[in-house]
Amino acid sequence: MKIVIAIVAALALGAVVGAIWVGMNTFERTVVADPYESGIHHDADRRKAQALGWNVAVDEGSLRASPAATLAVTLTGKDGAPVDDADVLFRVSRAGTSRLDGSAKANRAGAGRYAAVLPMNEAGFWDLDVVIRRGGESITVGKWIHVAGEVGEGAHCDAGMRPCAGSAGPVRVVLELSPRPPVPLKAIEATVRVLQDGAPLAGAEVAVELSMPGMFMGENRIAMKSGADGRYTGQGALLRCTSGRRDWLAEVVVRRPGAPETRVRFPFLAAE
Ligand SMILES: [Cu+2]
Repeated sequence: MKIVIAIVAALALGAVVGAIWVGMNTFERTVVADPYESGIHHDADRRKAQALGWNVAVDEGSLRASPAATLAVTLTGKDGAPVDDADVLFRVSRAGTSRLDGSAKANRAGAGRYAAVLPMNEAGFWDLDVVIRRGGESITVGKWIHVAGEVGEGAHCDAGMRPCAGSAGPVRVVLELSPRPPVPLKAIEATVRVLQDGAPLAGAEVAVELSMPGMFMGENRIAMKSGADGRYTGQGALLRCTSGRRDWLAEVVVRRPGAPETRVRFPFLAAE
């Protein structure tokens, strides 16, 4: 009974952590970079961005830790229309170290999109400054972004060790489990990104079903909550296998209106 209470408490905590995490993605970080470097004050910049109606959206969905990561933002103006003729520079860094500092001028990719290739070798949260110059105006917008780890593909990707991607028809799914590897009887956080024909699919009914191949371990289904950009999150837990097995299967089930149910399977190993 004690264990069950602990799991329930852990799951409740997980939900809170999940909510905070989702909230972070839209959080406007207060930029504390040296104001002399750019000669501008960032609080003032935020007000200026508001007055100009400029909005910067980071394309986090396609951002992966890599020596050559592609970082892209979309810049829109007052009426939500894309702003195509700005000069944009990215500065990236991680808290507590200058080792990973980087910067690059972004290329105009059209439709308000600006992209650059930068070394961003570590998965996790990064600080991003987007320096925008346009028509005599210059502002720096601070963002707090999440960089996903390297994604593995196919049947040999262990979803207990890293994010794994798989496809079924037009639907592509990326599954991340946390902690890595998942520990039996402890809360597991599952994050699923769903794409359809390459575009984020929002508003689908998504679940993660946990099972052990060839051995009934009880119904174990994580109902996923829909977030932004085709991202779905949920919390669950694994039972401990009495036979000592650690090989599990996470099956991502996607239901879309007017389409057959889609299933993508991800094998993984749990911790001892
Ligand atoms: Cu078992």
